[in-house]
Amino acid sequence: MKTSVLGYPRIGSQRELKRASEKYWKQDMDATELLLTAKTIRRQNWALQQKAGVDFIPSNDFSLYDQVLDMSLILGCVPKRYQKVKQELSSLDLYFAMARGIQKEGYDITAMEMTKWFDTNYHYIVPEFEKNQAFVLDASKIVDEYLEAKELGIETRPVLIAPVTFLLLGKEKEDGFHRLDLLDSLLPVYFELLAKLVNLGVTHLQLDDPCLALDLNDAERTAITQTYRQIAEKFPSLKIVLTSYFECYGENLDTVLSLPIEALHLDLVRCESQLEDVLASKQLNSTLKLSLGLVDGRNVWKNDYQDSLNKIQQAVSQLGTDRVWVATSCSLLHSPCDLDLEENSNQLPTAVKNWLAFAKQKVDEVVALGELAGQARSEDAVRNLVANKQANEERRSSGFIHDPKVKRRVSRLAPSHSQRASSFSIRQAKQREVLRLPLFPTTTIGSFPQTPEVRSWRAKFKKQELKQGEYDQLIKTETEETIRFQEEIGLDVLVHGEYERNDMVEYFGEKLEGFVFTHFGWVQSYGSRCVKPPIIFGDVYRKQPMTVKWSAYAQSLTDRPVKGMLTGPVTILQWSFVRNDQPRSTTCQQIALAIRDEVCDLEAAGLKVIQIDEPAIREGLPLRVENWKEYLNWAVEAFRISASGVQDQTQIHTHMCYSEFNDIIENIADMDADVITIETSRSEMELLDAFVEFKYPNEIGPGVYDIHSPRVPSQEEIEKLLQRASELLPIEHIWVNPDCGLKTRQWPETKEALIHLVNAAKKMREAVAIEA
Ligand code: THG
Ligand code: ZN
Repeated sequence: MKTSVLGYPRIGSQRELKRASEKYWKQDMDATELLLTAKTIRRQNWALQQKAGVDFIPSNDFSLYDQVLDMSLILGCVPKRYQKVKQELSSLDLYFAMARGIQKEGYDITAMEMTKWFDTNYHYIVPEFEKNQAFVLDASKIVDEYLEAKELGIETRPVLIAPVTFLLLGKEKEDGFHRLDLLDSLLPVYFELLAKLVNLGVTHLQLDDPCLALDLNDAERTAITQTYRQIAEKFPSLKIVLTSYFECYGENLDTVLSLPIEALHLDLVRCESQLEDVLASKQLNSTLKLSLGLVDGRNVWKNDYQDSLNKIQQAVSQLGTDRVWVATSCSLLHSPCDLDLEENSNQLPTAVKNWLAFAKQKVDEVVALGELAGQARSEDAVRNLVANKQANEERRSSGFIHDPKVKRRVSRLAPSHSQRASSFSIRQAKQREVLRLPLFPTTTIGSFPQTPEVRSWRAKFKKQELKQGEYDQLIKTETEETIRFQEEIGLDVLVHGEYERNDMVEYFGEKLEGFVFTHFGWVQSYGSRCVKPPIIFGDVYRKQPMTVKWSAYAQSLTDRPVKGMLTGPVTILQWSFVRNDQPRSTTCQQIALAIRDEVCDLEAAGLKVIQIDEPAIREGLPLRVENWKEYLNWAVEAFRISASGVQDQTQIHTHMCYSEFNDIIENIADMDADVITIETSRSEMELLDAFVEFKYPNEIGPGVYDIHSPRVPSQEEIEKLLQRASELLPIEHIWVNPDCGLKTRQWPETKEALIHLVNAAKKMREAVAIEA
């Protein structure tokens, strides 16, 4: 049985690409060496898959930054603002300039926008289109990579983002057209590319069309049909494998089944029922092959071979062996690289490790399933099957996973647990009395710059080169300095700076029961930035306070209110690898109760303001609107459970970023946080519209400082933004704060910007005083 992998991680198992590209950007490495690093990673990835015995190995799945940006450049889709630098930069530097912006020698060009890749924590670079967008082919990347593999004796299946998905992922940069109108001028460039590939000897082409996981309208479906028909007409010998993932084809199923393609890929992890639907469909023709996405590309659990074999058998019995392939559910881009790198430790006991599979292991799983599904099973394969069965059985019955106390607590949740004692207006009055804040109160989102020094302390502490006492002392000093700085410049609600934390989810994962974590389990988030998601393997609870020590210490240093800083249950869930043996909503309730305990302990320790961040609440939204309501119900409920254990006087903040909120504003209001801080500065308060239109009832801090850029906003700029906010919102509801945490910034620019921010707030207060 044929096997295939839809894409492989490209950061390198030791994050070689991250290290190399960051050096290149700092001019500590030249282009030749960077490209050599990239080539080595590609070669390793291909060799690994070839050695494992994969039949369809992908090429062009590699990227120096992002596969959608690659596609923009392959299609010559370069925004106007780069045309001038285009002449002067190498193609490599133009590529990075588009991804990261460029600010040097007379140039100050903003980066292209970045947004979430469907419902994952990966971010892609949004293609930009003009009304009369022209497309020009530059096939070099895909051609070179195909030939590079061929020279190594590996025949690959190139991957391309399909035309309609490419257009739908992008954004119109001017009025007067819809991006789908560009299809007619885009397709000829794809045809030119396909002709090149066919000439080189490409037989199979993977067209990634994940827009099919979304709700599409008739025009969009027609565009897809026309695209594949034209491709088939022009390239009758080219075997097209259409892939979509992360959701069922749903309403789009009839469309895809009617396409003239070689194979259709099904993500059977996200949509198990799809196999039956396809097999039962009258539209299914007599030649279409099915690529069964059985090995989860987005989670870390070992495949259940028996379960997968049953599905394969179901397909084979109707279609025959030749028409069924085994595959990963999606690209392995979203998986950590290699479980073998993890040594046995308290953080990842062998027992739990034995339940896991990362990208390299998933490749083996795909091949093993292919062999097990075939006629001749080797002894090895049978042994493999037995071991797999044992591991899965051990996991199901493990005493580690199930904790009756946790389950009992969840089962006893009552409506009162997700309800503050009083309504917002009563709480607001009591909080004002306690906090005595001025109009336009100023605060920050939580983190302060994580200097290389602070990171090095944590690294040394982990390697036991620093003792607990020494490490604590360093963090203490840093925290105290930060408190003093905030007092000096006159911020109203202070934070401790989060020097003790690595990542806002990893940190809590390390403290909570029911989680394990890895040392090398990095996954690309965007460009060179990676995250190391913790793994939720069992029932979650909090053994002991997680943040009280540092927050209470910070509060002890000052008379001003210090804000306790927590990550919310939905975000912890969303940015972790989640157990697949119970509904996500149940796991989320467990996390919510753990966070609730922490919130109550912070209150008891004297913290009067507590922030529960939920930046990931929007990205957790299901891809199909019909599933939104169910998700929003339990997600909002989880936040409320975490926030509702405190007295009226205690002020609960939440923070959101990385998304637009228009379509879920009602649900955000339902969360009933006393204050919400949101990212708005880049759009010059545009993102605030939803809150204004909806008449958002509670207090709001629209971000007035874009922390994603080293640029320092002037006091006047901030005043202007606040002026605009004042015209839109009741002024007694407005907070003044940056867009997001400051951990990726440097100290000098942070200091300057925050001084401007505080002074702008003071100016606003004066203006109000004069008017009154
Ligand atoms: N944490 C997690 N997921 C996230 C974010 C986060 N997803 C969305 C958004 N924030 C993504 N942004 C970032 C920003 C910075 C980094 C990663 C994702 C980052 N990572 C370090 C790196 O790659 O150098 C990792 C090293 C470290 O942890 O010290 O800086 O904040 N979970
Ligand atoms: Zn943020």
